[in-house]
Amino acid sequence: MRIFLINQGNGVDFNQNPPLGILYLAASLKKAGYEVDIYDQGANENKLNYPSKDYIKRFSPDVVGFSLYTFGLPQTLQYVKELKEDFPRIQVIVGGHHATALPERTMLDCPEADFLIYGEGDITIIELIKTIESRLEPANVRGIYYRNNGNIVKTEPRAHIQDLDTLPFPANELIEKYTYPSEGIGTGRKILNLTASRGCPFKCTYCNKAVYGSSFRRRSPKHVVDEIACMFDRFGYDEVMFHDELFTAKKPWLYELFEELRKRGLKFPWRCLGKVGTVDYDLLSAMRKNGCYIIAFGLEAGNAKVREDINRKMTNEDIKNTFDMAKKAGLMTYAFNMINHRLDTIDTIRDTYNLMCEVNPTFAPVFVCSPLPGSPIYQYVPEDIKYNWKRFNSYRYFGGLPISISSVPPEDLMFLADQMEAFYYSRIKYFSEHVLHLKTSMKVKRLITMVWLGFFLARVKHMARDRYFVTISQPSSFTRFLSKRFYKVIKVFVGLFKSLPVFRTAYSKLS
Ligand code: B12
Ligand code: SF4
Repeated sequence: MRIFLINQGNGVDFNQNPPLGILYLAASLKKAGYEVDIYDQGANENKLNYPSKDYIKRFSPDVVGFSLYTFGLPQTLQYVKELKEDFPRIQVIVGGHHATALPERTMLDCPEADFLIYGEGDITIIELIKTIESRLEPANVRGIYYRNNGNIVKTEPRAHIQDLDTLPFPANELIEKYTYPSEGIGTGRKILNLTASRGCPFKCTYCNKAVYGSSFRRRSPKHVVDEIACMFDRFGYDEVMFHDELFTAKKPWLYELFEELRKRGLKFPWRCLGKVGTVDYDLLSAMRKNGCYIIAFGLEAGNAKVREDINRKMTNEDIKNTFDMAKKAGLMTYAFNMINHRLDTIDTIRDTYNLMCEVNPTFAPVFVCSPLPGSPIYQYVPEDIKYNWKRFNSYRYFGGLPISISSVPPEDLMFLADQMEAFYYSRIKYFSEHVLHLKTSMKVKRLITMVWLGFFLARVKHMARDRYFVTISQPSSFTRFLSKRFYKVIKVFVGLFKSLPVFRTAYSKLS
């Protein structure tokens, strides 16, 4: 049997990283003897297109599986409809985070789906394919929804996979045809994306935990290093990005990982996500010594009441100390910041901005929180748009207005996120700490310098506008007058710069 797995993009922008979910499924299916191919709609090369009819005809799959996310869902639903019209013989399976968060609704939204797998799919998909192949009753397959005489039937849930070392390594050979933009920020040539664990025990209210709940399972350090060694060898990767939601959860595990890397003589640059409160200076120094060069932490909100409401139990002091320790250990830092929390007002958003500035991380993107299905804050989405997936296209750079669950109107949320970033990156403190004194590769340094320049121009643009300012006190009319003039001059220069061929080439190389 031939199985084709499609990863849905977010509908507006390229995915930064490979689709680990379907790569895991592909590996299990291949191990079970099936012929598999994947298509990542979000990969740069595919420009958000779905596979053409010819593409499908060439592989001629018996089953097509879709990994569904909330963003970009309407386009996928339309594609599945057309696919079933053109190839009625193909069995369609849907799964992933959106499908697991709202399974019944997804079966209604996608009447062409024959099956839905909820939760982890690695074992379920093998059992289901065997059932389809031998035309058996699917009622005995745990973890699925199927159709029976017009009814939607749910089977018993499947327990989480306890021993992750039993899973094959993701089928990375299937993404050799793609490149991913995350490589742009890296110091190496080719970045291996990897998860050393699944799940997270915390319960932040904006997080969709439908697939993993509060389970937390870790692979053995040996199994992880085996994957790294094998993938470096086969495909020439030379850097690793750990995607674990909580890479720093257990210190002894990390020290074991470092020991395993040392024993095998493996040294390479890597990055990961941590959580405030799970690291100390010794651990961060050991991470740095063992190749880590950037660590990300959620800052998320600068106001204690807002943070309590989103279930993030930490103080501003904890956040500052963690970032200070990481910097002292020689790491670059990345802070996830969000606005549009339920209790957010202009004042609490200003608290977030102020905390970002105090912490002064190397990277500090500001996202507009999206109340996704599967997360506790989904309950605050107004009834009339709860299932209107076209409205869930926000977050930050995406088209359309975000769904506001705070007292701040949607159009102001976008404006504020933009303004916070512009003002954050164009500060003198940012320039002196990160642009002038950063010891890093030329590639990253060039990127940071570009970011700084870009945001400096954005700052001037904001100052020239007649709108309120969340990030600083209202500028005087003289400052605003100067900014307006300066902005006009810059616009003329940028226009000239871009129109000259020699500068156009330089500009496209830099960006
Ligand atoms: C790493 C990560 C990323 C990476 C890589 C994503 C990727 N495509 O693999 C990056 C940074 C690129 C990313 C981007 C985005 N992400 Co993300 N991401 C994660 C994170 C932290 C881990 C995902 C992961 O790799 N897990 C490991 C793999 C093995 O597990 P998995 O993907 O869950 O797959 C298993 C099951 O879900 C199931 N399954 C998955 N697909 C399919 C398909 C079929 C047919 C079947 C049967 C089963 C099945 O089986 C898999 C194996 O067991 C999760 C958080 C979380 N709670 O999981 C968020 C999460 C998945 N991301 C989320 C979102 C919103 C996004 C973005 C839309 C954000 C954005 N603004 O762009 C994009 C969309 C990416 C895309 N379309 O691929 C949401 C999804 C919520 C939703 N309802 O859609 C999550 C849950 C976080 C959250 N906010 O709550 N993400
Ligand atoms: S946001 Fe991160 S820390 Fe919070 S529950 Fe989700 S994965 Fe865990």
